[in-house]
Amino acid sequence: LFAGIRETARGQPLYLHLRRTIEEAVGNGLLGPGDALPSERDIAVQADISRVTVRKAVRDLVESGVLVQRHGSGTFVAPRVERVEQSLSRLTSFTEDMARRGKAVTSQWLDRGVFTPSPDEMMVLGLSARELVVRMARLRMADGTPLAIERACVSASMLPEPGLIGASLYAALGKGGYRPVRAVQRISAANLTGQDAELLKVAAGAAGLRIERISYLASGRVVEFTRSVYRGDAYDFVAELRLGG
Ligand code: 16G
Repeated sequence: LFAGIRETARGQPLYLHLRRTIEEAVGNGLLGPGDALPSERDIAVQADISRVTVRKAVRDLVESGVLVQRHGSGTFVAPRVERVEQSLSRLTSFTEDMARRGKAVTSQWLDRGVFTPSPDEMMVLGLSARELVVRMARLRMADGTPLAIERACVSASMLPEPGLIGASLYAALGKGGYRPVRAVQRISAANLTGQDAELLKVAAGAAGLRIERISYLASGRVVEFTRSVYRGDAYDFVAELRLGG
C-alpha cells in the first residue's frame, strides 16, 4: 500500500498524498473496520518518507474519524458503526426513529435561512416566485455518531418562525398543523466526498445513500422537499413485499 508513494505523489504534498492513499484504501475496503495500520516507523520505511510526514497524515485521519488511536496498542481503522434498520413503509422523523431505539439525537445546524425558492423547489413545493422557503441543513447524529446530512426545504408559510424549529422539524410542522402524512422517497447510491465525508466522519469516497423525500399533507399539498445523504455503512432500508399487483 505504501511503497511507491513518493513516485505517485506527482507534486502533491507527501502527507496529503499519504492521507488520501489511506483514505482510499479504507473507502474501497482494502483496509476494513478494526484493521491495524502498520506502525508509523514501518509506514515511513515502506513509503520512504519521514516519520513526521506519516504522523501528520495519520493525525489528520484520526481527527476526521477515519482512524482511531489506542494508547499503547497502535492505530486502527475506525470500528464498524452499529447499523440502523429503517423501515421503508412508515413515515417517521429522524428524531422519532432514534428515540424509539433509545438513542440520543443531536443535530448540528449547518445552515438555516429564508430564501426565494429555486426553480426546482418552486415546482416540487408548488410555490409561486413571490413565496419564500425555509432551507435548513443539519448533520444528524445518534449517540454522537454522525449518520446523515439532511437538507430540507419547506414553504415559509408552514414554518413562520424558522428560528424556533428546535430539535425536530416534524414536531415544529406538527405544531402548526402541517405534519406530513404521506411521502415519496427515492434512494440512490452515491460516494461521499468533500465536506459530506468529513462531516459524516467517513473516508472520502466511502459508500453513501442519496435520499430524496417529498412529503405531503392529507390535502395533497407538499410539505417538505428534503435531499439527504446517509452513511452507507450505517443503514439498512427494509421494505415488506407482497405478491400481487
Ligand atoms: C427524516 C426524513 C427527513 C425529515 C426528517 C425530520 C429522510 C430520508 N428522512 O430523517 O425527510 O426531514 O426525518 O426529522 O430524508 P426531525 O423531525 O427529527 O427533524
